Amino acid sequence: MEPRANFSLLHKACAVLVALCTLHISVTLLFYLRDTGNENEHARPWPGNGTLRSISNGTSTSTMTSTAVPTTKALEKCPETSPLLVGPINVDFSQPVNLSEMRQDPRVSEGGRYKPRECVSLQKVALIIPFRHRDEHLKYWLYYLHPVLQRQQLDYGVYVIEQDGEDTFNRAKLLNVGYAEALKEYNYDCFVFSDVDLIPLDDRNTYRCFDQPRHLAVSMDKFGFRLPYNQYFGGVSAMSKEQYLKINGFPNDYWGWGGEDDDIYNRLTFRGMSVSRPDGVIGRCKMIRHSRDKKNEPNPQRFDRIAHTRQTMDSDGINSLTYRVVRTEKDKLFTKITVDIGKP
Ligand code: UDH
Ligand code: NGS
Repeated sequence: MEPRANFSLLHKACAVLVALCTLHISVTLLFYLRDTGNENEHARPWPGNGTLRSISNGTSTSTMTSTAVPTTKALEKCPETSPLLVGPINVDFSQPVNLSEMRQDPRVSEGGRYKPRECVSLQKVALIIPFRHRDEHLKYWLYYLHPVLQRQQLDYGVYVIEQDGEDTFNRAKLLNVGYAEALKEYNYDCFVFSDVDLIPLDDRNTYRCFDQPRHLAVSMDKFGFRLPYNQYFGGVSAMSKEQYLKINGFPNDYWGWGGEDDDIYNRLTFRGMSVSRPDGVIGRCKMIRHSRDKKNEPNPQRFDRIAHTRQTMDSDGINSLTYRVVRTEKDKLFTKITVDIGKP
């Protein structure tokens, strides 16, 4: 054979070898890349299983994707009766309380918002406190109530509704404002209306809503741990959104002390509802003793007003509420909304 023909054959053989090598490298690379992709695939959680509910207490319901093992379960509903309850509570107003430890609690988020990490609460509860010049009482309320509400496994927020200015106090109108403002923030389905100076003595008195409007302050120390009268609906009460709307909320026209709670009682009976209550032991509570507030003298018109609830309730209530928010402050343990509600 000629040397030129030999060279041509060698050249062809080399070209085939290079082509084979390139093919080999390409195939190896292809398999390598596909395997890397599959590793990511395996790390992805199973659909609907590895998605954790966000534990943040904000209004958003954001979710985060877990890279954990696919056995992560979605949170279950909390039980009807919380296993964390302890029963009777020691309440002492003779010493000042310190809230600093409570303020460090990472489970409570700005504005006094909390939800359990261990389960999904059965109700979203807004706690509404009518307020003016009662800072000392508010400290006790926060100190005793936050742990109770947490043990009750509630998804809750605390709203202190402060009346701006020094005109005559109007408790029921402030409660209406609390209802409206809390709903702007979160989809609450239950509203607990609590005086700032009332502390439960037993955590089995759950601050949530029931089939009928609930009266919670049924056994107060100042009344010898009894109801002062059967129709009494003052101090602390709870209503679902539905129950509250059924009675057109609360009256806006009770300026000064007394009668507004009786008007609310009238409203709920006129709408065919009854009052639900805990028993007299579980319902025990303690009031912080104080003198009468300025600008909250007994309202001389209260007897006349409660005699006309049936006529006034459809036009005076949440459907006629007007007010102006002056200021909103987010404390770690509560949201304070200062409002101008006008005057008599
Ligand atoms: N409230 C304030 N500031 C006021 C008035 C009332 O924050 O100036 C709020 C507070 O949440 C209070 C609730 O409204 O718990 C009800 O107030 P209230 O004055 O109707 O009821 P309370 O039972 O006092 O606290 C009644 C008069 C007590 C006189 C006692 C005389 N020894
Ligand atoms: C009634 C009042 C209620 C009040 C209740 C208890 O007489 O608003 O006493 O008051 N009704 C009228 O005045 C019409 S307390 O002893 O807690 O100050 O809630």
